Amino acid sequence: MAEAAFTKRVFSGIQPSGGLTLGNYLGAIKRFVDMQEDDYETIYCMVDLHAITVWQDPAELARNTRELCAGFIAAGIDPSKSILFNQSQVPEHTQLAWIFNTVARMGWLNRMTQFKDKAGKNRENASVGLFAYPALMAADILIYHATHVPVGEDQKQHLELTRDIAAKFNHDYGVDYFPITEPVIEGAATRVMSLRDGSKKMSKSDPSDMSRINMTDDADAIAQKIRKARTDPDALPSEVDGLSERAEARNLVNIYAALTDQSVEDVLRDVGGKQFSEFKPILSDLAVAKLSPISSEMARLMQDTAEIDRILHIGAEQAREIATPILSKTYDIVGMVR
Ligand code: AQP
Repeated sequence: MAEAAFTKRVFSGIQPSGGLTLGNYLGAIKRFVDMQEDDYETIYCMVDLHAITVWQDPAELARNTRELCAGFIAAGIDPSKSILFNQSQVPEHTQLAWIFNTVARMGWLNRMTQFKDKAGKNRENASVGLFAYPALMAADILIYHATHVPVGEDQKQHLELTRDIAAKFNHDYGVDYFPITEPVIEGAATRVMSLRDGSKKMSKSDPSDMSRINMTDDADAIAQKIRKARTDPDALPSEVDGLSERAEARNLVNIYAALTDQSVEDVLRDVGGKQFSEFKPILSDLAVAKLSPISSEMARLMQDTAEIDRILHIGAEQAREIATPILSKTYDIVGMVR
């Protein structure tokens, strides 16, 4: 397919399934801001329809959606430069998702590790929505003909599926209609790990609050969580190879590198040889300095939820201007009489 036929357009989303974590910030939002300032059209979404694939208290969901919007803006997403909205206000996502449910194969979805992780041992009791989640995600992206999707490492498999769905649709209907989207998984913090267990991803829904840094944590909470973060007894190495068998140490160094926009090599040149007792306070001062302006701006924005709702509504209208003709042409391709 001729790449040049598609506008350079970025789409990405975050679930309002809890408070934002440092993982969401470094793996996603911070990079959304970079792409907004680059040569792309940018569309960012609070994916509330994805969030309800596991139970969400309705009042909490509404609050988390608005708080997530505040987080996007506080971190640097500018609604006059990027389209910012919540998914359920643009029904074209679910309309295209239904078509993609008929394109995606059961075998493809059966391989999705996120479903296996989230459904756990009780698969029979997981929602159908949780299983079909990746087809909706493909629709979120392809309803805008997005060419680039910045995400954390954990979403790589879903993006491969998005490419498979686009390719199969194009092949089955004999068209070159949907772009084969490029995942953008870059930087030192594509997978921020739990502070309690270096083998687990830092996650909004981890039962232990000590496992994550929330964007709304105050300076004391951040300092306490980093102080208590699990580490090993050795000093930091001076070379990247020295981190290969040290998941917790690597995680803290990656966080430092991402917060300072440096490579891990450069960070180790400065901090190699330091003990954790010395490195952890440096990291917590840095995290507080970077995160507290964002959390105080989030708190300020949350005082005017009517303004947040207005921003989301305008964003949804802008999103529909792109999505409506793409869905309409899709229906024509599929043979829907209207
Ligand atoms: N730990 C992480 N490190 C780097 N990136 C991460 N992302 C999430 N966790 C990390 C990225 O953030 C974006 C939004 O993720 P999401 O909210 O759609 O869902 P998720 O990946 O399932 O995130 P959580 O925090 O783990 O949520 P819950 O607990 O509800 O499942 C994505 O780009 C993701 O890669």
